[in-house]
Amino acid sequence: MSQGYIFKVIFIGDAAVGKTSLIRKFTKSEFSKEYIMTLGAQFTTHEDKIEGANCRLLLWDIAGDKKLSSLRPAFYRGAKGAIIVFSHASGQEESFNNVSFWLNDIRKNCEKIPIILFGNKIDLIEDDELSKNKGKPTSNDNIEKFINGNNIAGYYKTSALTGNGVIDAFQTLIKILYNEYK
Ligand code: G3D
Ligand code: MG
Repeated sequence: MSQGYIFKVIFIGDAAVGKTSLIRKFTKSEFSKEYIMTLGAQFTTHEDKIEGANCRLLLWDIAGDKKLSSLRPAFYRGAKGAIIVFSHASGQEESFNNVSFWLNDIRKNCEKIPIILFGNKIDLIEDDELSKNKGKPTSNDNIEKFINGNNIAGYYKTSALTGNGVIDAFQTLIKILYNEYK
């Protein structure tokens, strides 16, 4: 007998880091998109099969910079997984500093749920910069320490522009959720 699962997954991070673009790239906008006006949020549905089971992801994307919004609890409610996005683009360094803010916010508003970190816009920097330049806050070494120290389930470098890393990153979360709930 085949079983189905529905997982609400929330996307958070600073404005303009590429959250909406990543969802678009991954789903190719093939499924329904609903805009929830009162929340300033939209969700896109994506279906995947894993070990013969249907997994439906409801990918929740918040519009704009909702840092101060009192509506956030409703956005977080019922989430089974979270993706925090920051940008590797120069000029958006602040988006990595704010990952801690988003992390705290998830932990305050959600039960214990798996969290994956996406370092997006990887197409805009040289990979060398992240492997050799160990002093850089977003270097591979520093992020590895950060995710281990904060119990983050995974880190992926992505580009919504080229598609690099995008499928792997989403698949990891789908597998974690499936294994947790199957
Ligand atoms: P948000 O949903 O987090 O606010 P968006 O971010 O998805 O709206 O993306 C913000 C801008 O960054 C967009 O540019 C988008 O095209 C660009 N962008 C998103 N992901 C990437 C990426 O991986 N690489 C590059 N080079 N650009 C990316 P505009 O110009 O439309 O504002
Ligand atoms: Mg957006």
